[in-house]
Amino acid sequence: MSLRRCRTRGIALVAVLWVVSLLAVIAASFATTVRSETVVARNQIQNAEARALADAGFYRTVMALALDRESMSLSGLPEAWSFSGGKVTTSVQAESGKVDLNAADAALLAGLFAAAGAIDPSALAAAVVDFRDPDSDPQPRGAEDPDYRAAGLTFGAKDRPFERKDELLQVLGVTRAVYDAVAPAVTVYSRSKSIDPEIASAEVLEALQAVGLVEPNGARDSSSLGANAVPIFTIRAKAETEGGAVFVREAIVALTRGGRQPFRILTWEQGKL
Ligand SMILES: [Ca+2]
Repeated sequence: MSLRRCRTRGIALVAVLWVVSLLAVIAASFATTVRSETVVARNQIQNAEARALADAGFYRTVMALALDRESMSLSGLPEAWSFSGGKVTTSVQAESGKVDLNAADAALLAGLFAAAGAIDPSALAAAVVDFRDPDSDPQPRGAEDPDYRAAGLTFGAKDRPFERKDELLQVLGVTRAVYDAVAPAVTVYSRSKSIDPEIASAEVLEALQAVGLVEPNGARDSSSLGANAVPIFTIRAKAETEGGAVFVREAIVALTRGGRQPFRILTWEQGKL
């Protein structure tokens, strides 16, 4: 064999080895991609199962409410049950057991902020009243547009009613920590100054005690309180699948007076874990 022919074969062998190596790298990369996509698809399926399970929990609860709410806890007590191999925990909170951001007076709001551990509850309560009232005259220690500007904010008091409870975060002085503390105890749906203490949370009861509407021993002034007839509820359903995926459905519903649709969904959100 000539030297030239040997060299040519050697070059061909090296080229083949390079091509084989390249193909091996491409195959390995393709296998990794497929594995990653499989994991992503499996996670998506698990998450979809958890979401469907939580929604099943919601619909089961709202139908139970529509059929017989007298026998249910309406103060947020959790109820655990199993369905389709997963675990679901549901709870119901009646909006009539919460403080209405539009209807509550400054004293009740201050009691609520105090119960939540806020540093200056009276100023926060006055700022809430200024935020929702249509005028631009500040309450004592309240906050209207000039106060927001002085604080470096680009927005001012809304001067209209709260439409969502998380608008409370826009009120001057309300921090995320304060909001998170009072959020479970406030609503924009009861539209009533009165609160049903039978289904109120501990924070709301503390606020009611602070303003003298409920005695520390639980006795209450029935002339100023009373069961609110507005049948609006927050339903929370937390679902966990066998594979460990978790989803929380949080919705506010209004029960209707029968008919073809026994309830109306007012908000429909993914809740915090
Ligand atoms: Ca105002």
